[in-house]
Amino acid sequence: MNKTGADIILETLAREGVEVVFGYPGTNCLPILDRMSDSPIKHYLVRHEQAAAHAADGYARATGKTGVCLSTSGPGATNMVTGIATAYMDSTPLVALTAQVTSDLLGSDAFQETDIIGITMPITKHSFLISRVEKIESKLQEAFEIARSGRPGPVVVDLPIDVVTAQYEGTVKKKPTFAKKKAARGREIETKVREIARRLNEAERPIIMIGGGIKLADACMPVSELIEKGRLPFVTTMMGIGSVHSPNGFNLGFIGTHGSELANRAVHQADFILAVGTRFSDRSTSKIEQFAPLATIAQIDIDATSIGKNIKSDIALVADIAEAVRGLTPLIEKKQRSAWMDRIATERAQIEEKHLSNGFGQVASFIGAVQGIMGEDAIAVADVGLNQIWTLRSWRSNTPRGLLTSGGMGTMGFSLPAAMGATVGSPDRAVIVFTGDGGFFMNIQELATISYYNLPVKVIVFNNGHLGMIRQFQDLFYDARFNACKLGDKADITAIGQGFGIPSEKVTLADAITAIERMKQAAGPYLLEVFVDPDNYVYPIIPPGGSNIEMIYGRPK
Ligand SMILES: Cc1ncc(C[n+]2csc(CCOP(=O)(O)OP(=O)(O)O)c2C)c(N)n1
Repeated sequence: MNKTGADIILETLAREGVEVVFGYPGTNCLPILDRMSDSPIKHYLVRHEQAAAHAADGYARATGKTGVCLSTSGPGATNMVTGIATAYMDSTPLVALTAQVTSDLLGSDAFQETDIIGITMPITKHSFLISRVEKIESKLQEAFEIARSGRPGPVVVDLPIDVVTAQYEGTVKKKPTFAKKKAARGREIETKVREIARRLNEAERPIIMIGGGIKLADACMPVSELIEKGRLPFVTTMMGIGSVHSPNGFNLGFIGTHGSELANRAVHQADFILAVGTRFSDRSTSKIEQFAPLATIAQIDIDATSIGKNIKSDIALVADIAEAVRGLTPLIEKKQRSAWMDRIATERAQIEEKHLSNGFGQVASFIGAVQGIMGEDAIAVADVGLNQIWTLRSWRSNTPRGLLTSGGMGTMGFSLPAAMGATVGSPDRAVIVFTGDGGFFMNIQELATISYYNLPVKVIVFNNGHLGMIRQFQDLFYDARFNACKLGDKADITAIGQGFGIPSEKVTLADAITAIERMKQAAGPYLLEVFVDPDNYVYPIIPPGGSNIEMIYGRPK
């Protein structure tokens, strides 16, 4: 029997190891869905295409595999744009398949025609429109290769329906033609690694700065070994949280606007920073001119464009991080650096005292209790807003894939669909969403998907009746002139959860801990609506335009 383009698509996906696709149909993708019924690949029908992209993203973040989403042409494809951009900003390997109108109608403003290649050009690693059935296999292989290689990211593959339905008679399996950007090799790596080792050994106040790139590069173990061998204090970016487990107190927390004061202060005082797998985004550096003013900066990254993009590095090495760090560790001396470590310990004690005296403690202990009850292996998926910062600061993620969040894009509504994907990819791990009421409303329709497939996602909605983070900014920096931040209390989130067929209950923050056990016992999904005082803000915080050491604990004077 002759094969069609759709058969080739499904065979190629299966060969690439794809087991699930998150999608939403339209007539232009029906030929693919029709053939999918006969393939081992399972299709999860989401309730909005944005969620398909986030679910594929969450699946990829939780598993390390490449996520796949599918939409129809036109509005289906444009609905995925936010999800694709979110994956792009956090370097998630994703292949987004978009159906397209027939080739002869391209460019004619046909019904449901959209130039999705043009629209997604700046937010993808690459995008293809496949113009002939013979090219489907090689182009799809190439898409997967690009999505997962080097610095991973999303690739859009646009599939005109006539190409998908065309008969395929060829037998040739083409090799991917994508030429990988050449990383520095051999001699050059060795020379740079030696230089980094020398500077690191000479440093009196070194800091290792860890970005999400080390998870993507499978470099968590080599970096942990470097840290333990050299007794090197480290900070992470938001995306780097959980990548290195340090039982010896070398972890100073994550840096940046909402980061830990200890981490920010240490970076400010450091005389040498080795940055691995980070592009120094402004969320980490705050005011760039005042970032790490005393430090020589060395940077290792597989992605040449991440080097010197935001911060000028004194020593730059484009290389596989795991490989480079494995070469570096044997050259590192074990040094005491008592003065530096004492200084860090003193600051840590001072800062902890300040923390005890602000309202953050109650939320933190609730999140800590959730983790304690749900187990070490549980995955937290944080949304965006105060809830995100509470979660990032409180969830003790000791595994690289234990805390998922939209760091680069800060996409509200990410958590619920991403958690669906994480659950599908990691069915043995508990998956818990922490979201605000605002972010929850943004992809609320996915409760239907969760309920339909009985995915055991545990959803915790912090209901403060407000867009809490916006309220905090207006309170602190706009003279408490509140506008467009109140959501009110008319919507009954618990009733909504129940309406979607999900066991749900309301609790106050004070009573919430007892409800966690009930949430854990539920075999399927569960929703906990936790009421939080709208004045419960995140402190310390860096005011807009401030530097990393200008963290404040209340209204600026
Ligand atoms: C899609 C999207 N729109 C707007 C924003 C800007 N924004 C950042 S935080 C926030 C408020 C979040 O409110 P909520 O979800 O209730 O969480 P809370 O801060 O109360 O925890 C907004 C509107 C965003 N990050 N994403």
